[in-house]
Amino acid sequence: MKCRKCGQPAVVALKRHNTAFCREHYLEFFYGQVDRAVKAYRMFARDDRILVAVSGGKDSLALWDVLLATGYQADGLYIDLGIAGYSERSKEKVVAFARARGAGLRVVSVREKYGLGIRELARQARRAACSVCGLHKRYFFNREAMEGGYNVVATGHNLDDEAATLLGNLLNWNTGYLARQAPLLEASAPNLVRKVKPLYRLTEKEIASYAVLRRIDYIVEECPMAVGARSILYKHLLNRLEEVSPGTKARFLFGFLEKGREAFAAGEEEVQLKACAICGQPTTADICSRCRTLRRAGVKL
Ligand code: Q46
Ligand code: ZN
Ligand code: ZN
Repeated sequence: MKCRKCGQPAVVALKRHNTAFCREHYLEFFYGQVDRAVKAYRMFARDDRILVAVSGGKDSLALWDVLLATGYQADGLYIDLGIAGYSERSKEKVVAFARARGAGLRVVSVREKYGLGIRELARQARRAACSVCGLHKRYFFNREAMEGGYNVVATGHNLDDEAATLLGNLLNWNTGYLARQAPLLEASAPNLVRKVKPLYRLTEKEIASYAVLRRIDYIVEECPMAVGARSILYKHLLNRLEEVSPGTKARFLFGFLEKGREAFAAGEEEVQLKACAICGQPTTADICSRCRTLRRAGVKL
């Protein structure tokens, strides 16, 4: 197979675009897709300070790499969840990545803050680990961005993640989530920061190819808590459809963003947010669900 642009031997084939590229032109394609996402949603500009939430996996490290390589001001935020073995290994990758590029990195340790890792916190609060994890990540994204003076938090969510979330939300008719599912979430209250997903146009496979071509050393193993997650099944089903009809995932997600989301957003009532009495972050209740979960787990606040 030959590169569509220059005719040299291709290193990456893209079925959904019915094309193939050499290394140089694949990187050009990749940067072009990120640029298109950033411009379409006005995610950030050159003078913005971006905080990239990094897990050590390929998506978030590839995102950080793209932003640095294309001249943005981007620091990393690593949240150490205190998951024995996995957290140490993923943190090592992130620290090595930042050191090699001389990039700024903020690290928050859940265990240092609460005396418990996310798994034990969830067990003591009698809640699912991933939902407790989600609450804390959101809290730390906002808090660290505010404290560090960043304008925006960027996450490595890709096309597969977003399509799987969309499928899950549709299967359960989560109209509230459907109204808010977008590559950009504006800061809708004080103490909140804008959140963006610049990789939403790129598939997991495409990002893996980028990571290999850029020699990014990432952690291949998944978080052990992800085992059995519904989203993995949804991704698998969407990949089956993609095999039969390349481009299905992109049509599904982009079609929703262009034609479907607004209908859900229009039906949503505006919620009144107030500051949590304990941590000050915006919530609909007097005390936010993160603080309530910590209390249930017996953590002193
Ligand atoms: S990190 Fe956290 Fe994920 Fe691990 S505990 Fe669940 S939510 S699976 S993206
Ligand atoms: Zn080429
Ligand atoms: Zn709170």
